Amino acid sequence: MDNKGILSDEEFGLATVLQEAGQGHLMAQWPMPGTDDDLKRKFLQQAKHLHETSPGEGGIIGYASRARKLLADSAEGVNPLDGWSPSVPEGVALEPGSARYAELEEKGGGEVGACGFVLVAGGLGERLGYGDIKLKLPTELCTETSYLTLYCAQIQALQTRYGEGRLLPLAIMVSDDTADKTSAELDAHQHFGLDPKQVTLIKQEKVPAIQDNDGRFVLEDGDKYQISTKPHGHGDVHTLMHRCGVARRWREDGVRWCVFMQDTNGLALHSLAAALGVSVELELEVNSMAIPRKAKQAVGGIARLTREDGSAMTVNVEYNQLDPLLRGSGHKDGDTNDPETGFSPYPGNINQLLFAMGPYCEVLEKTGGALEEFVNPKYADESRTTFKKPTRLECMMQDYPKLLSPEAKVGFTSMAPWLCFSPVKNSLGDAQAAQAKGTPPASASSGEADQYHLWAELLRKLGCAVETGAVQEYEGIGVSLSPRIVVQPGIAVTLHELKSVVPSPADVKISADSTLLVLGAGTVVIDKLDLDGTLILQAAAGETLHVKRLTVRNSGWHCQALTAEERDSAAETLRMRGYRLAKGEQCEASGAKVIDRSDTVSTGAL
Ligand code: GDU
Repeated sequence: MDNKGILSDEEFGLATVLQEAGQGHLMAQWPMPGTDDDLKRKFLQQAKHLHETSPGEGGIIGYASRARKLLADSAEGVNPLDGWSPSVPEGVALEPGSARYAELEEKGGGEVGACGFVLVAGGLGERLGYGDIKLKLPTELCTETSYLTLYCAQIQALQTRYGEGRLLPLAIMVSDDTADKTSAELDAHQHFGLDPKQVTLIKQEKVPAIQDNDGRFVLEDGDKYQISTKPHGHGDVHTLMHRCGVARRWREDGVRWCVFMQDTNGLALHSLAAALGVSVELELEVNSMAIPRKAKQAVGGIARLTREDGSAMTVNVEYNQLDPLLRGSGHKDGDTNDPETGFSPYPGNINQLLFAMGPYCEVLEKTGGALEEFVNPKYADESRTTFKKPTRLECMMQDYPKLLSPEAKVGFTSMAPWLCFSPVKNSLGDAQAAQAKGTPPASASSGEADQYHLWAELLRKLGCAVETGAVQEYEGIGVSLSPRIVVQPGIAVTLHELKSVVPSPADVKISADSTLLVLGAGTVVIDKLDLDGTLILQAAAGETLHVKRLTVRNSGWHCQALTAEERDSAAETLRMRGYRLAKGEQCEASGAKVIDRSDTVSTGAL
């Protein structure tokens, strides 16, 4: 190499590693020594970083060689699941409100205090097209609580109720795209009430982008000394939990369950206790929370896969692989709904995973946590030789069961989506398209509607009379945004906890157009309520606000479609919804007090 004379031994070694990885083309056009020497060194430093942080074995040499193999298979149309036959695995379906649900929630409640939470939040959310990190999105407009605030408040509330003095740890996986903004947000809000030492950020590194079937890396547009990189997928979380020593530390600190969750699912933790009850009862090493899945919905299907040689595993089959797998194994219609149930027979993976900590640590020690990778190039034409844009290897956290022995106990807990799953993933256009094909829109508006719906439905399950609001269209997406009910985590997270807020549910009546906010971290008890309007009840930690009798009538709050002008000027979080919340009349009560009113109240503080 002409430039050898200007490189240190280490730098020359790195250039050799690149050659060995089949990446000599990146340096082929380098000018003679004396020109751009510092830039060449910077390039080699990046290569060093990529080599050292590359997931899996062999650094970038291993990465490039795995890429060539996977790209060759992909070009030939080899289905990675060829030879496997899917069937519907056994699992437990939960019905909130049933005696069985209460039993499991009680059983799992004892384990909530031994959970550690892992939030994967390294994704940019390209489908959503939001300008900031998704964790900062408001879950709903009544309180404008962000996803990060909500998760931290839920963890804190669960810790207070079940932790017996322990801090429940939270690890957040971030990437270069999200790291700075996530830590700035935590700092700006004093970790949302969590102790900074219970929160760990683990950062996933990107991997080289690949331009062709020879696994050749790509240079950044306009910078011939910078290798273009892309995210490697949420599966990196297991390597990081191992490499950063988080899993080991948690286990030593007495954590018995590791709870994985995604960046924008505000419903993630309400059914945690019940699902943990299933893990305990069935002694599950891996328990995937699942929902009845609509065919073609962008969630993977959990399947029992078996092969003729007798091998078998229960694992997620990602949504883009389920249809070809089914067609290739004799189900000629592919990914379709069962006409009897209206759902795909395969439970939908919501990537809310509960792992038993002991076995998880053992598997990480043995395997390092590196998961099987896949490649998903978008080919320019039928010849499958050129790509529309560079690709990369990826991995998914729910593929973890592939690391386990066939005897490992892997199962799922299925429940209605209103209780556990409503992510915000799609831009308005994509959400309209999703809804048009009969799958949930996963938009900012449906995420908000489902936050309210959860509490309305839980109150109904307990026996309260909560009317159902009409579906309205905003930007072509049909959602029901009323009644708007928010109960903050400090008041209740689980169905069992909500029970003590409404001890006489038959005496609680909420009209379709109402807004009820139950805020704070104290005790709120509502014996008898007739609400048609907006009511805000707030009790701080240590306070008890007791509503013995209350009838409220006011014009309340309303969602209003954005006008054409507002659409141009409104905040991005409103534009992505298509409406704003007009806060009109309201009635409020806060602090330690008893409210017993025989008259009808309208507005103001009680
Ligand atoms: N993520 C990372 N790093 C990455 C990519 C993603 O941390 O490199 C995080 C995201 O921030 C997010 C989570 O991983 O919190 C999931 O990412 P996506 O929302 O892009 O995931 P998909 O919608 O493609 O699919 C995943 C699962 C599906 C199904 C679905 C449900 O792969 O099977 O469970 O989530 O939301």
